[in-house]
Amino acid sequence: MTPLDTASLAAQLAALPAWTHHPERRAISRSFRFANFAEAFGFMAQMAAVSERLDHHPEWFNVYNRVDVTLTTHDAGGLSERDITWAKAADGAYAGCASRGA
Ligand code: H2B
Repeated sequence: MTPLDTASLAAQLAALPAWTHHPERRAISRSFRFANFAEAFGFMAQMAAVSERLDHHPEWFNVYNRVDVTLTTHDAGGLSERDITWAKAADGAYAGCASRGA
């Protein structure tokens, strides 16, 4: 597992405007808000299945209708293609949520 080089990472992050890059942590993060806990947990269930399929797992934190996600690739010691794939899948799942919160 190899981390993305600076140029590829910049190009990939341009397609993920809702995510924040934390260079010092070699990670990206995004906070998702939903209408309620059921919607938030539905998103988590969906992304849990994606995580198993990709063999790539998030660091995440949930309180009621909020899910804070941090992605990094421990095996690569930085951000890899898998983080980008996961982030895009999460953006897609979130866009498909019936009732997103404010
Ligand atoms: N998820 C994340 N986010 N980073 C990893 O380095 C990682 C993972 N490694 N999921 C995988 C599982 C590894 O532990 C297994 C053995 O493939």
